Amino acid sequence: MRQSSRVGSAVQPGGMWTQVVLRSADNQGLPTSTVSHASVALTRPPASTAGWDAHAWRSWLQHLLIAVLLLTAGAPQAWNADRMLAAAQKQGPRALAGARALHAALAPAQDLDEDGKLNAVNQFFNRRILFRDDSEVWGQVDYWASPLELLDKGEGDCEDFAIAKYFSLLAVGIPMQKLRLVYVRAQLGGPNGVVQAHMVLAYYAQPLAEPMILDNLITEVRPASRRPDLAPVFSFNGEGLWQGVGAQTAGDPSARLSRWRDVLTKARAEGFL
Ligand SMILES: [Ca+2]
Repeated sequence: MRQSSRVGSAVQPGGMWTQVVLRSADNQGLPTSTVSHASVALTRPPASTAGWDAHAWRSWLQHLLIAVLLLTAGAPQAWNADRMLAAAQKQGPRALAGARALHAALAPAQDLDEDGKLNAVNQFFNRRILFRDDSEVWGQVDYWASPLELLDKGEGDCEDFAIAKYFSLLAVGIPMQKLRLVYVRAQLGGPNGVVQAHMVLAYYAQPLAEPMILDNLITEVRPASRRPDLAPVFSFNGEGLWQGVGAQTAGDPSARLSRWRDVLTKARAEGFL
C-alpha cells in the first residue's frame, strides 16, 4: 500500500478547501479503473460543538474511526432509471412519486452543462425536502438515508441532502472525482452564532479549483469563497477520503461503523450506481 499522497495544499484558488488525500482507492495497490467504490466508516461529531477550539476538533478527528474498504471490483455502472423506479415502487407510493419527480428533473438535466446540472439537482432537493433531524424522522441520532429513502420520507438532515445530491449528480454524468461530501464547521447565525457540525456537497471543476458548494441551508449554489460561514474539516466520495491541510491524520482501521458503505449499497440497489 502506498503512502497517502498530497494532491494539493492551502493555496489559491481552492484555499482551505483544497485538501490532502488520507485514503484513496489507488492507495490500495489496485488500478483505479478496477475499483468502483470505497467506503468510509466514521463517527459523527456531536450536534452542538459550540466552544470547540482547534484542539477539540483535532481530538475529535483523532477519535474518528475511518476505514476505506473496497466494496466491489469493476467500473461503476451508469444510472439506471428503470431500476430506480422499480425500487421506488417496492418502497411505496410516496417513494414512487418522489422517484418520478426526480426522474423528471434528471432526464432533461442530462443535456445541461455542469453548472446547469448542479443547479437543477440542488434546486430539486432543496425545494422538495424539508429539513428535519434524524431523531424525528428515523428515531435514530444519526441515519444516512439513501436517495429513495429521503424522497419517501420527504424530510431529512444535512447529510441526507448532500448524499442525495451526490448520487443524483453522478446519475446525470458528473464524474465522481469532481464531487465530495464535506464535513464542515458551520457558523450559524452570523459571527457570534453557534458553530455546528454540518455537511455539504462540494463540486470541483478542476482538482485545485475553488469548489462550488451545494447546501440545504441556502437555495443558491455558491463558490466556497462566498461561504465564509463554512470551514471544511474533511471530505470524501466513493474513491477516497481527504482531510484539511495541517490537520492530524485521522485513521483507525478498526472502524466499527460504516454508514457510507451502507448508503452506497442502498444507492446501488436503487439504480444510482
Ligand atoms: Ca440523516
